[in-house]
Amino acid sequence: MSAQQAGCFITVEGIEGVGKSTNIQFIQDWLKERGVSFIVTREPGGTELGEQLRELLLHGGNVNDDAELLMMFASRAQHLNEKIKPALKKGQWVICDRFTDSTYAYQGGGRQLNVSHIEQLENLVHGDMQPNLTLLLDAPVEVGRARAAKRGAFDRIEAEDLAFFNRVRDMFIQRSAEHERYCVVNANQPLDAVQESIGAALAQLKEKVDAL
Ligand code: T5A
Repeated sequence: MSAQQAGCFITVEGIEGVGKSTNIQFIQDWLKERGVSFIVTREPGGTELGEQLRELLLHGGNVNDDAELLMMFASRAQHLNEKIKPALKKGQWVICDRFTDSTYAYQGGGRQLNVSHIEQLENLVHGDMQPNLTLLLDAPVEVGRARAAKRGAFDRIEAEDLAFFNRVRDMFIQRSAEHERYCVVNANQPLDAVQESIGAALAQLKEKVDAL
């Protein structure tokens, strides 16, 4: 936690359909029960500008890969300054459905863009500010795709093929091994087992924060 940050920043990551939205609901209930003040937000999106960019990214026409990368970070720059940092400063916890790890996974892994360009943009937009905890919900691509398909038509990114999503998953797994803030949760098991693991990770973080 940085000097000016009072709240905790939690990001939830993973491929499509692994249960991010479902488990963010669980996280909200968990925090409410313990009287923790929090906000829930998402990327791309979270602000008026970010939501407009999200619409273009997911439902717009042709988007060049570099333009896609820059739009993800444009949304993030607005989001961090307008919403995330002010909430953390007030002592609220911030639960964010996807963050920069998704850019490494989708634009770096999936689209195979140069990872050093992502690092440069990350440095420009959030310097060394990182989540306190990143919950990576992990399941085989086929499992996530089958769950997501039940929801209806795929958006522009969801329409990519299995090889793309396997590269995305591999990049998430690679990053989870490189960064201590990650907690990898097996999302290919019944929901109550998934939520038991998430609850344990939250309890550990809260214990750490309460001891400060
Ligand atoms: N993106 C995003 C980038 O390319 N770069 C970036 O930098 C960023 C930030 C955003 C898209 O943008 C891309 C990635 C994405 O393609 P999104 O809406 O945030 O899109 O993400 P999606 O992954 O598309 O969200 P989904 O709604 O598809 O997936 P969720 O939230 O992971 O899954 P959820 O909770 O809706 O669950 C899906 C279904 O599975 C069931 C649920 O009940 C639901 O029906 N389910 C389970 N069933 C059985 N067992 C379990 N354990 C289950 N958990 C959930």
